[in-house]
Amino acid sequence: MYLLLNFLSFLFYVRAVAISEQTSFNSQRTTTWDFSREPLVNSTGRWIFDNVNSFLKLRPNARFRNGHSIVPGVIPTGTVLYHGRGTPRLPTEPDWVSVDPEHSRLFFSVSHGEPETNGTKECWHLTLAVTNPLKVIYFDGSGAAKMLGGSMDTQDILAWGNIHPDRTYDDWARIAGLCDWAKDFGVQGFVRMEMDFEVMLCDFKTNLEVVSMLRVQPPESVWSPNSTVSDTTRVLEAGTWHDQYPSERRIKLDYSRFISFYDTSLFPSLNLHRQGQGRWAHRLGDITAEELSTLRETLNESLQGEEWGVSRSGVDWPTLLMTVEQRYSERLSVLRYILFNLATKSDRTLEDVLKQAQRHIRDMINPYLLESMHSTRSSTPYVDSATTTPDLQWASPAFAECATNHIRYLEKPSTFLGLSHSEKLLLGAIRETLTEICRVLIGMWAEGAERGLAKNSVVLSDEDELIGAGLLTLADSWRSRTQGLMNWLDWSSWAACQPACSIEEMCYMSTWPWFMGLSGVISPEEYRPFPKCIRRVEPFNDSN
Ligand SMILES: *C1O[C@H](CO)[C@@H](O)[C@H](O)[C@H]1NC(C)=O
Ligand SMILES: *[C@@H]1O[C@H](CO)[C@@H](O)[C@H](O)[C@H]1NC(C)=O
Ligand SMILES: *[C@@H]1O[C@H](CO)[C@@H](O)[C@H](O)[C@H]1NC(C)=O
Ligand SMILES: *[C@@H]1O[C@H](CO)[C@@H](O)[C@H](O)[C@H]1NC(C)=O
Repeated sequence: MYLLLNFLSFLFYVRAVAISEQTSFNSQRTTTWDFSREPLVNSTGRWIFDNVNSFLKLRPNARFRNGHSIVPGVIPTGTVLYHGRGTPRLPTEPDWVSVDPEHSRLFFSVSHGEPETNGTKECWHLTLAVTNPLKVIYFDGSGAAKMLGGSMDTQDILAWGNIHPDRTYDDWARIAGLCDWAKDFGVQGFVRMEMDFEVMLCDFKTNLEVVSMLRVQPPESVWSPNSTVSDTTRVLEAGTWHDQYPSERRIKLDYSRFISFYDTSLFPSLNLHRQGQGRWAHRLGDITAEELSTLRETLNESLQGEEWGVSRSGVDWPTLLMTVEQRYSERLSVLRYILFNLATKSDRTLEDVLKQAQRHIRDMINPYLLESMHSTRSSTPYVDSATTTPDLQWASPAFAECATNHIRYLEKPSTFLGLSHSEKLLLGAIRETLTEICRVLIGMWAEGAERGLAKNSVVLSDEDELIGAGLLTLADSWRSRTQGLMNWLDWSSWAACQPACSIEEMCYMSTWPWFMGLSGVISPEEYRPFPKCIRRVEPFNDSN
């Protein structure tokens, strides 16, 4: 009897656990499609979305210098890497290689701890080929920008257990600390970025072969872009090749193994410290001892197994992120242009502009507009005063479809349970991002339909001043919602050169070390760097 009771209570326990897991899974997925529900102020999904969508792209990582991810990856067989030095020797200690020779050329003068030669400057350029996939760890952001403000936080946490602004220039100790940690995991290098991507290589002898070691002609003076010196211009130019999708392709990241400091389940205290701060201010110095051991354990776990470089589930995450971003990025800019710029043209009435915006929004969300959905007010055009909030629930099927169409298959229990922790985090970030985009867009579209803007007929009659005032209020509301959504997303794809650069120029996001001296102090206008066109054809006389 006792045994039987025990068995029954065990069964009950099993069932209870199963039910609670099921409920928590379902409650995560069942959203009430409520147009008035704004995202939580403390949610981090949009940052994870843009952060992961920016991996290995130069411009976004020059913009948000403070990386928040640690990502395992591989450099495939056959990849060619470069190293510049003053002596004809293969490094015996950890040292740097670049992905573009324009970058390694800047390092001929670095003595790499070797005795100075007899005064003659020799420039030796090494080309190395990868003979077996190199396991690497990628730090996002501008991890090689040796400046105060947070760009080196993730590395310092891994190498030294905390951030170390006092050791900003202590890069030889930093690479030694990282390579020391790497030994236990078979990690051979660390990828980070300054004006281009580089690899901190722990060991030059394993999985690499020397292609050539050449004494080459010296560069002109470096570190000072001016009208005669091209070397710095050329490394910035090489960097711009990796500005956007498909990003720096020589490093293959494993999106099923990445760790994000925006993951509130792993790093809750960091999120408390971030409240009210913009992304430029996000730091890791407040990480607790407990979170630090979580980081080490999670990394240890995620670095197990051999097949780095492809996500374990087979899902192509960077392409999914790109797909979502491309659907909305340019069209949101155009919507903002219609609402702000076209509305100021004298030959356009506000009603025309709002109707055009209505059609533009409709075209963005067309795949989700069901035949069965009807505005409750479609037969009574535009009688509301702008102060009444229309009931838009009739449009919620479109909201739901728009927000989940890209991810519903991945959220099915049979697929979802096969995802890694990192992939679930990313999926949640995509859901949060899409939910807000669709809430705002479908909300505006449905409101426009309620107010008669979807109709071709004239809705505004001369005598109806109340309606005219309503249109003004509506236009203000749409402007602030469109701008608000774009601010909330803050996609780096919008940090582009506009108007586009001429053929003699390239679009350059101000980057360390050019925007500040070696003092480490950054000017207020460079705190949030912005892109600008600089010359790539002589004379290179723009100041960077
Ligand atoms: C020193 O100078 C001589 C020629 O002056 C040169 O052949 C030699 O390679 C230089 N470097 C070293 C390390 O001796
Ligand atoms: C955000 O704030 C809400 C309400 O204050 C809280 O319940 C929730 O746990 C917080 N979420 C995170 C990720 O910090
Ligand atoms: C360019 O910079 C170099 C190195 O700082 C300097 O020697 C040279 O005079 C500069 N040239 C011009 C035209 O300013
Ligand atoms: C990683 O985890 C394994 C298994 O728990 C453990 O044996 C090993 O010591 C850990 N390695 C490090 C470097 O913490």
